[in-house]
Amino acid sequence: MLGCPRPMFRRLLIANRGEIARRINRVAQGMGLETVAVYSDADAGLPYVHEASQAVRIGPAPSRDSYLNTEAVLAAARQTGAEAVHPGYGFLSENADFARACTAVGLVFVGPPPEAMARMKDKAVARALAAEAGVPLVPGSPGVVEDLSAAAAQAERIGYPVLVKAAGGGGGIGMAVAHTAAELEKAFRQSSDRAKAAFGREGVYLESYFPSPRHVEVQVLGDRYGNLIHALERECSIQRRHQKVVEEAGSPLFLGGQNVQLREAMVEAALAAARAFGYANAGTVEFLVNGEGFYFIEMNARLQVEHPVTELTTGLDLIGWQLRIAAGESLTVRQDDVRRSGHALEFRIYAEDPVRFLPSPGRLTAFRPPDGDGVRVDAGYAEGDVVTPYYDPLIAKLIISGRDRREAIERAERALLSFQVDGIKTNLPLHLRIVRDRAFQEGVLDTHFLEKHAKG
Ligand code: MV4
Repeated sequence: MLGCPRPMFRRLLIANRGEIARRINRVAQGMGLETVAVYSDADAGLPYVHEASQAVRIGPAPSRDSYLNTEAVLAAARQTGAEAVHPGYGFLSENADFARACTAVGLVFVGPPPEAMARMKDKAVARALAAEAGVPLVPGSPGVVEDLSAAAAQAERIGYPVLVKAAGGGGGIGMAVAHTAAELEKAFRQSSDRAKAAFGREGVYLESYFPSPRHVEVQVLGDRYGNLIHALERECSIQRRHQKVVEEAGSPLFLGGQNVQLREAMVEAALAAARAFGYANAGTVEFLVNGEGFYFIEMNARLQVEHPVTELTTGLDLIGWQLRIAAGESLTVRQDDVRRSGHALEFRIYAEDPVRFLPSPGRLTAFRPPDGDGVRVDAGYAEGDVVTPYYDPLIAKLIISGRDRREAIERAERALLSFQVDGIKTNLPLHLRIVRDRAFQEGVLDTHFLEKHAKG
């Protein structure tokens, strides 16, 4: 019955791999739950597999045959008597059909209601709902544009440059810029074609293109009874080809009490958007900040890779709350309880060639993460493990906290210098250049930072 406190489930299946599976496992076991890991043939020897209470093989290495295989994941849950499924990020985490499939067999899906997931997945629908809720949007088309002539009319109204985006997209897939009317046809085609190839639907919409915005996002957390709070913002402007590289809490925009009104308006807008989507559980509302303005772009229905910087600066246990909320508990943290203390930075350590940015799989002949005050490493691998080419190249997250941003940066430099990884190439040298970069130290960031700074 709604509103009736239910006992926490006892056994949780973690439908993911690597560092996030390990992290969810640690939180769940800390709460007294039994855990079930699932693994593909490529991952049988990884730490998360032996740290879980039990583990089930779900298929061969390619994700479509293992981590994306709903039937295999549900079979593992049935076989082990799991009562709930945490999807982590990526893979099935934003798949409303998977969430429904879990519910249909009596499993608790640790995430938002499937209806909310569906509303957010279609970016044109999400824009319309956010607009209705009074959330500022990037100026753009009111919905999907049906054909090139409709796109041309909208582009004239919005003004060039425009960005053509795939309604089924997100994360930068299927985006194409048109600087002038002459470029619109190509951008429209490119975005429609990519949308169709990646999402099976060709719906696209238009936005005014901001050449160098900052990417600032707000963490929200809500229960099923309408209690909804935000846990302040993160800045994620430093990225390469839509892959985030460094994230932090809070945004340097707000250091030293600057731009207080902007932040207040942004967190309120995030709450309004989450309410409009009927959101529950942990989610993230993404904004672009351009000059004095902030603009909603999309909402993510999952725990984000970068959630630790929020946990370290607010003291909130986001995964713990995800589990309790999914079990039907109410959120007892009030908005006034959420305060930021100190500063946190996250560096994504990727198995990649730092010069050519190509994946660099191989055996970790040495893997010695740093430690010390304010240093936390969430790694998916241990020394001797093999990084395979099948999945995301993220091998670890170096998460640094300090009393202020300056202390966090100093600690980060030391930690990066002593992080020893041999056998594969990583982007550790890039991170070192970033923390030593003057613009980074001054907090002057935008989404094109790496094209201008921290060059080799
Ligand atoms: C934009 C934009 C500029 N103008 N929209 C990329 C990922 C997707 N979530 C939205 N993205 C962007 N949308 C308008 N109207 C620039 C980006 C963008 C970006 C956004 C966030 C983080 C990194 C980015 C890198 C390049 C472009």
